[in-house]
Amino acid sequence: MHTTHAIPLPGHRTLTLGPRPTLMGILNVTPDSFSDGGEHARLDAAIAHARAMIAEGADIIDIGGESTRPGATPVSTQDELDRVIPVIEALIATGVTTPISIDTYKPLVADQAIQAGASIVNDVHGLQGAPEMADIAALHGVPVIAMHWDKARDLTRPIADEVRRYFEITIAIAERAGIERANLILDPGFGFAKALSDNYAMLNATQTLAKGGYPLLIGTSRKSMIGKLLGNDPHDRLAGTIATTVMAYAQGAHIFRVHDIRPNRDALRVAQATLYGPPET
Ligand code: YH5
Repeated sequence: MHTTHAIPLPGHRTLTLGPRPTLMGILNVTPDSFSDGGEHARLDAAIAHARAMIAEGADIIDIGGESTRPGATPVSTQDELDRVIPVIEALIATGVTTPISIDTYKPLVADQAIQAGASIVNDVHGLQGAPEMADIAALHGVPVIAMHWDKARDLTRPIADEVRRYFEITIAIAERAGIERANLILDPGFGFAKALSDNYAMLNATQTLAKGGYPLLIGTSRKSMIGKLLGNDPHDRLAGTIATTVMAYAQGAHIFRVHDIRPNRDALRVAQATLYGPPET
């Protein structure tokens, strides 16, 4: 069911994907995401949140300036840099070795983030936005998470077909830019220009979305596909989130981008034991 992938990271490190689920912790760095105690308090809160997620078992920390959310007000490049770069620098300076991904579609932000110590690019434009994005990733030799987000897609075609076709283009762009095969991770992009029925059709089709044998990342945590179904607020969506991560895991997904590390990790370990048997001793 789960293919094994050894993804090289800068500094002679490796991100190993396989039967063992990989948890990515979401670190939002936005003016309103932490109490209004000024610049320094905000940085401290971000560092503390990252450390808490690492203590709970996060394998990757995904840092975002929130310009990527569907419907979010676009953030200027400078504002995004001012938000994310100090956090990356502080994490590295305080000895964090957990790989850091940068959630941005802006090549300059990706470039600066990698230079500050991030080792994975998380592009919600699937390498199909700014052409420089693929070049930056190739230049630094870092892995890319390429997410499906097609605001102009053919609404008459089944969503899974659309996502697979979009991935073919992403793969071609990555190849042409010189991104190594082993450095590409695909993501169907839950909640990004998708109807509720699209999100669930995609989740149910997870097994068929791993185009070309690339590993898949799933980002469903607390999203409205759960809230619309259950009629609840983001903070009450953990049980629903876990249903989605386990369903995706059972169909071969490798990486789970979540807010709540420990409960998702616990559930996914039980799912792993179910599919592969409990780990020895
Ligand atoms: C993703 O799926 N999503 S930002 C609305 C919510 C909750 C969460 C309350 N970046 C993804 O997390 N990167 C985002 O409702 C992402 N995959 C990848 N690769 C949106 C988000 C969110 C939005």
